[in-house]
Amino acid sequence: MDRTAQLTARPTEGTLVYDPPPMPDSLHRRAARVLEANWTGTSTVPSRSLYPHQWSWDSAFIAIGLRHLSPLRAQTELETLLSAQWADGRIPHIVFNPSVPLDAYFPSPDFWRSSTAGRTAGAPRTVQTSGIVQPPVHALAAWLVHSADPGLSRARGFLAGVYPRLAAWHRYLLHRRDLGGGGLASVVHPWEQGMDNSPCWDAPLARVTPAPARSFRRADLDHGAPEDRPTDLDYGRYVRLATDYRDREYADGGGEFAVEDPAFNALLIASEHALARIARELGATGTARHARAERLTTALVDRLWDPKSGMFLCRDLRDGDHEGALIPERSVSGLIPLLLPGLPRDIVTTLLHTTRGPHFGLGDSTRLTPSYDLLGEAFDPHRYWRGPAWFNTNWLLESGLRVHGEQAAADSLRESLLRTAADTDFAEYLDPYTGEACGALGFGWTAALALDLLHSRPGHDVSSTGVATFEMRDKGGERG
Ligand code: 9WN
Repeated sequence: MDRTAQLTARPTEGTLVYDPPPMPDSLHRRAARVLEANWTGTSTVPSRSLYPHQWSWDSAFIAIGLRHLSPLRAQTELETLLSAQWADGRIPHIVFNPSVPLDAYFPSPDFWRSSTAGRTAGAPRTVQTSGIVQPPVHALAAWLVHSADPGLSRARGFLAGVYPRLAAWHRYLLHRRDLGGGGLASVVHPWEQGMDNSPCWDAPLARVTPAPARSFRRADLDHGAPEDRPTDLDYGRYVRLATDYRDREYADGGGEFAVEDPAFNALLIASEHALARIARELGATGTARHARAERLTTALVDRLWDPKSGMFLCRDLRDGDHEGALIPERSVSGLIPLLLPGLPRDIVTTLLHTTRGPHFGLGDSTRLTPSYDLLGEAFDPHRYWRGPAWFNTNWLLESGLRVHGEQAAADSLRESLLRTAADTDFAEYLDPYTGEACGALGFGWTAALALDLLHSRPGHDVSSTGVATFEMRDKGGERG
């Protein structure tokens, strides 16, 4: 880590103290300003306008960047999220800020009714949350946050405090969400996978009767460009699925939508490896967790690898017989397992080929990897998750490239990420061809992940991207 180029924190207060760096500081300073502006005192909002509460996977990515500014704030970010965990182990996708007006975001707390409809599943009483989840990046984030300042972490008992909650979270996913019976976790709503409007959901959503448009009022259209956002028809279906889940008191298993997704499960595997490292730091061996992560990797390949497409696909569990069927759409989600060191070599080679080929164009026709197939019928360079490039998925791919020894490609992706973060004022997402900024500006994870990349050294130092670090160590045989 470049000590001269950081904001440091007074550990007792979590306030940021600026220590002026001599170098390409302006991006660093600007990113730090975004995180400062989005900080609420206990967590960070993705965007003050569009997303004014705490989001689950956003917080994990934000903590990964925030650790370079204030390890204490980064720890607090994760602790705040985890304190809203339900007794059944789920980490809700939104933790609502009670001081934000109800109509600032839809669906609001009065839609989810966590404290009543979620009582059986063990929703917390003191805070309002949604009832669905998001991808499990949290154990990975916790490990990276700890590594930024192990002294502070040990002094505060950070890992000892979060470990049981993270373990319960993984248990929930591995037991209650193994809806296909093949060992992988399923998502029960497109919002759970994080790429809400992906064409992968078109077929499974087509079976869902939309909630009538007059039964709810969207808040997203007040802030985002309507032509870039999901359609009203899709929104009606999102609302129907969430309403039905709520009305089943958030019991798992009976919903109309159940999909096994490659990125969700790859992140679970990476987090399971991280949890093994946390266990070891706390004095256990971590061996069982590493072994579980390997079994999950095998299940991921068995159930979601599609040699014909040269990538992983989603499995729609409600299509056809009990095994379900692969969804024939290419999403960036299907490239993200690249971050796993335990993938068979031939699969890695094919995935690299696909990432650079005509469907995603990385290092060739696109600035950053698009969220969806450039050649797909549904491709739209501006519409939410149907083509634009996102920073979090590209950050994950950058780590994946390093894990598999593709340093030059990773360096060039890192450069593009930093350049586009600067040029777009930390946009939520961008046109993959032109780099035009889309969605909210001053977006939390864009600033955080740019900071994380700024703290890495291209070509030789993989320590700041972190995913690569511990996975590389695994490769070296340092198993717990
Ligand atoms: C629904 C907050 C979230 C991200 C998701 C992104 C978007 C919400 C929405 O914003 O989802 O959760 O209203 O569209 O798709 O990945 O976590 O930034």
